Amino acid sequence: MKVITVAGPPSSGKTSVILGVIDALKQHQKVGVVKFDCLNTDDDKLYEKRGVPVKKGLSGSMCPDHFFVSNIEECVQWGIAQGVDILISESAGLCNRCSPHIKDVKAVCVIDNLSGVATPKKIGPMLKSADIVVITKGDIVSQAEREVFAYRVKNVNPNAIILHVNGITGQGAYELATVFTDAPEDITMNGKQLRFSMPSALCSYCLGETRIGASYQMGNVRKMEMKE
Ligand SMILES: Nc1nc2c(ncn2[C@@H]2O[C@H](COP(=O)(O)OP(=O)(O)OP(=O)(O)O)[C@@H](O)[C@H]2O)c(=O)[nH]1
Ligand SMILES: [Zn+2]
Ligand SMILES: [Zn+2]
Repeated sequence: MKVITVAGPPSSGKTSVILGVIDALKQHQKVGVVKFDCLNTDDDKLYEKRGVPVKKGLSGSMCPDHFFVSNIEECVQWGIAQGVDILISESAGLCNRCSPHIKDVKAVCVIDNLSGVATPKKIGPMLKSADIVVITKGDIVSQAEREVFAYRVKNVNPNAIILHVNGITGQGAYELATVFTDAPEDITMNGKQLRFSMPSALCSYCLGETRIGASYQMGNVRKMEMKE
């Protein structure tokens, strides 16, 4: 089974792009999806409607990428049991410090042209460490805006393949599908490594503290430099 990690900011077009890839692969490959989100998602229903085996993981109070890495091996075993050829994990990139991308596992970041030219710089390892960056929503910006946005992406991740995909029409999804079919075969994630370490602050607020004040701030607390 091939495993692909797809991550990107909320509403960037991840599900639309994955559905486009599934349509392009339908005749030849059975695809399964694991959707990781924080509080809520209805993406699982969209995949189910297409007859795609889907598993949903909601991380609740935890960073969704920490939740992802604690659960991905079980998801891979689920995918194998489902008999899928390609297992895609779709992660909502809610935490720009973290990233689900794994060494030797094909990594995709989906971002959209509408998110603003400063966004590529803010996204962090989810974009920086991706093999393929998919840029969506090119249909609602000008050619000049598309070029500037792609240039900014290239500045942040010069090694990535940049693909333009229209999440609504599916234009460009076939090319992405061929990248997916070229991914290496895997039977386990055990022993693999994340591309980026995930900083977890573990301060009193991580553990549920809600009160404000120095005496409540314990553990890994970092203060801003306030001197001029
Ligand atoms: N115009 C345009 N709209 C798009 C494109 N791709 C996606 N959309 C729209 O953008 C919205 C969000 O798309 P989704 O595919 O749900 O995005 P997502 O990243 O999966 O969202 P979450 O999983 O909720 O974070 C939907 O209304 C899509 O129809 C595109 O290329 N062009
Ligand atoms: Zn989605
Ligand atoms: Zn995080």
